[in-house]
Amino acid sequence: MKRLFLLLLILAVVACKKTAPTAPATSTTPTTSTTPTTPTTPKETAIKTTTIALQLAGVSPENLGTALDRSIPGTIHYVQNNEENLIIAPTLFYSEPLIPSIHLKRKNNEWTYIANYPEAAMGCGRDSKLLDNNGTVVFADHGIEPSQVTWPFGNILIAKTNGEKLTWTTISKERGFYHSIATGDVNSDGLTDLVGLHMGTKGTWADNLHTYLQKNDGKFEENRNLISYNNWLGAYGAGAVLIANILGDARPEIIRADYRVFPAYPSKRYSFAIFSFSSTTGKYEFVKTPGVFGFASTQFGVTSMKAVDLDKDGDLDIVLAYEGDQTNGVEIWTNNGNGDYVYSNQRLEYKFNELQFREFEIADVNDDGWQDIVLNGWGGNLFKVDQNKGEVLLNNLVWKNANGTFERINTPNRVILGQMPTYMKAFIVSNKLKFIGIRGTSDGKLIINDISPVF
Ligand SMILES: [Ca+2]
Ligand SMILES: [Ca+2]
Ligand SMILES: [Ca+2]
Ligand SMILES: [Ca+2]
Repeated sequence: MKRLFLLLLILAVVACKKTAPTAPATSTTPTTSTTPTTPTTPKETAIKTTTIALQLAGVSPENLGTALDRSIPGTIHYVQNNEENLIIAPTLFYSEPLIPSIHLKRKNNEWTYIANYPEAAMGCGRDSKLLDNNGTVVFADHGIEPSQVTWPFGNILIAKTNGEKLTWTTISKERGFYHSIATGDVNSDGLTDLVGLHMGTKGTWADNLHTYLQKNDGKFEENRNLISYNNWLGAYGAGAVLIANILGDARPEIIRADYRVFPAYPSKRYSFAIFSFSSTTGKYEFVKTPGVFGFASTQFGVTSMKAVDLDKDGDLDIVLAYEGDQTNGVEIWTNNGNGDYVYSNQRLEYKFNELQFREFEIADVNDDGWQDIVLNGWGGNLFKVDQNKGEVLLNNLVWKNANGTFERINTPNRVILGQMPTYMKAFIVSNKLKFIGIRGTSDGKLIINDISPVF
């Protein structure tokens, strides 16, 4: 976990300056400027670049620029009420001040600053998921990673969109190193629940998986009993959690993925483990793991995972992103129909200097009916090919599904953005792939690239 951000530090060469927090944050109205749509190849690709000058009380422009550059896991796009929204959770990552989260909307095809939220200043928004289609978003914050003092850890937060306003709630009662969050109805009452995964906790809840059940009033209540560890012995690390109905019963399963913990706490390897609801015990019990294959043999562990039917045989396969000492990659694990997963030997792996990513999106980028894998790139010469021109190769961010077999796209899909985004993140908007590029500047500007690619 720490490795990603050591690398982010290398990526973001701007030095952090610690600034003393001042008065409670009240933002002034930012100014917005737009550049004309940049000519690109292929020319069907639509690009809109917007530069927004931000001012957040108590945050220096330099810190704001740095924190925007490091916001990649904490950025989410969603549609509510036919409006496109972005929430960005900036972070200095190694030091305070914590930076307020930023809310933007796309109005008349222009990304527009709406507000900032000091109550949602996260140490590191490491993961986020949509709770519904009505603008409710959950964030997992693992906190900053200062080098000299004990890590403070973070919380699980929810943002509700109400027109121009976000209402934030912190649902965790004790701080944890929340690295992953999953949504699903785990108690079959029709309300979407949460399972957060922590890699270390400050409180009394030592289990890696923290279940929060949604109540009728929309609030969330912790539940320490729904997941049983009777069949699952300790000393296993974890990096990601997923809720998906991969076994053929009425309830979704809870899947946790391997991440080796520090050498002082040796962790057994297992790839991923499936917990299924037992009507006998009334709890989720560990039922199976596909065993130690693929990343689990040699790499640190899983940074994100999704369940999707990639081979169109009617069952959900697993895609996971992993990180190691010198490489990162994605792997496909195939479902045999009974929730018995087999490592498929289909792996896309890059050295850090080639391509850096820890998350991905699933999208049918070429409308052929087969779900492709799109990487959320933030570095590497296969992605950022010319820093000066802001030239990126989108084809290298896609792993194409050719009738169930994955292959790289070798035909260049070149986009020139003028200024190189620090990272690009893939989202599905109206069933179409969109990339959002983010860059912060040392004078406190946010540069957003809104890219609708054609493959
Ligand atoms: Ca529920
Ligand atoms: Ca099931
Ligand atoms: Ca399948
Ligand atoms: Ca496709």
